Amino acid sequence: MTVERTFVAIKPDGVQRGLVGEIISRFERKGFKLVALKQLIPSRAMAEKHYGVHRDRPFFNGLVDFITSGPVVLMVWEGDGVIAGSRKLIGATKPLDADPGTIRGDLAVNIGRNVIHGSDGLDTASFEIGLWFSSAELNDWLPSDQAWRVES
Ligand code: IDP
Ligand code: MG
Repeated sequence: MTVERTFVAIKPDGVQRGLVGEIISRFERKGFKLVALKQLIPSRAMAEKHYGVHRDRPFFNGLVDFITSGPVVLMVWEGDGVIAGSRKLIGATKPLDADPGTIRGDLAVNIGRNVIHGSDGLDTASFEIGLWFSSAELNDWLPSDQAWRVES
């Protein structure tokens, strides 16, 4: 396993429904390390860049309307296998197909209101971290209990 970083965003529905603490807690308890965090209301231009791969899909405009509709909480998490590991914590895109125990499986019912975004690979993680954060906003730090999470 190599240490990776991934981009995770709590979407406007997650913020409006008061799920920020619940979601962050799941990543912390898993043992991943938070290296960046901020809240903002995305501009249309940023939302369109972020979801650029979906530009030609029928749901694109509705998705951009939704993502720009209120505050989102943006994070970068670091750890061994954190990209795939986060997608497991998050669960399937369609919340009704997401396993119980996952964030979408436990906290959402609708694909258009599925609470959270997570990068799906190394390239998208790198693109999305660079899109939403400057390098000065990414913190290198060592948790004091690191030796109790990771074998040296
Ligand atoms: P992901 O968020 O699990 O990576 P993607 O297929 O990358 O899923 O789609 C990005 C987002 O677009 C989804 O999280 C969801 O919010 C939205 N989306 C995807 N498919 C649909 C759809 O069929 N209707 C409405 N929204 C959709
Ligand atoms: Mg995706």
